[in-house]
Amino acid sequence: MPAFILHHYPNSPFSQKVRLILGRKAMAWHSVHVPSILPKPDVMALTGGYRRTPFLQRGADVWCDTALIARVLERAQPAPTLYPAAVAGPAQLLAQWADSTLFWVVIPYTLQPAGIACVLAGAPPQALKAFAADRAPFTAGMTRQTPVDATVALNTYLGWLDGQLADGREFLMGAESSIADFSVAHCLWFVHLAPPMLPILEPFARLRAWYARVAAFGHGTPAPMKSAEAIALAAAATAHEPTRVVPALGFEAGESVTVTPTDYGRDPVAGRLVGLTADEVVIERHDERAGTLHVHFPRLGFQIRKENMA
Ligand SMILES: N[C@@H](CCC(=O)N[C@@H](CS)C(=O)NCC(=O)O)C(=O)O
Repeated sequence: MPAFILHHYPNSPFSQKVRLILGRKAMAWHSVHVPSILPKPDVMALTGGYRRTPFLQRGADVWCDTALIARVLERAQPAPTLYPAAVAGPAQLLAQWADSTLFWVVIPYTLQPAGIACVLAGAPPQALKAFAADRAPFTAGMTRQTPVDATVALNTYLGWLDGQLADGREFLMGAESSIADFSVAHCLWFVHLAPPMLPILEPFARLRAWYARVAAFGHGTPAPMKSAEAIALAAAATAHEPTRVVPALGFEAGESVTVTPTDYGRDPVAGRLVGLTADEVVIERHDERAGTLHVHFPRLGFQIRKENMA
């Protein structure tokens, strides 16, 4: 089985979540760096319009969103598990909270002037302007917390997380690491990109020790790859992962649909429905460079619409 290709960029928190999972599972993988702002022509060739980072590829299958990417990596490499049986439900609830609420506190907290200077260090002066112009439509409709509100919220959340470790457990859900650790860790990792913003972690010694444990998992074994090579691999692939459309879920196999994130970066991806379960929706689409692709999304957090009703 060829190694997975992760399309990501260094300063992306959600990419860090996946890199740490690859480290925990000691996997070898191919690393394609994508741009952090539009335009992203090679990303679009593979995803059909989904611009968020990261996404995973193997051959002509593309998986979007880290909630799904984590499950795909779990299937490929079950041990050590991301979903220990006794805590699988609460671990996923905590992960979902971190990926949404905690993440959107950490971003405005870290990107205060003193922090953004570190995160974008070395970038040309116009990069900050271009980044802000890119992210405005990306997050349109969301209320961005003020620095003061974000600081208060982050301090409260760090206290809650530190309290979760009060019984001496090694990881957030117990003795074993779980998906919750990776979702919380990528948020705290982003704060670490901006050293002037780090003192907020100072009072939380248990959480700092936990963070060091998770960071020590590393990133597995990445091998650099160019996006053109990843596109060529997709075009040359002859088979897709098996999929099925469960009839009771409201759509029929072969229908033209669009799939769109419900929270932000709401760019629809159009295609023919080839997979639908309670966990996953899969569409088939054709790209002149990448060939016939199956693009997979988690069912949760995405809206499916029949194309003629979109
Ligand atoms: N729910 C998504 C969120 C992904 C996300 O927000 N990624 C950020 C980067 S960390 C992003 O897409 N930023 C804009 C971009 O990269 O174009 C996931 O779990 O993958």
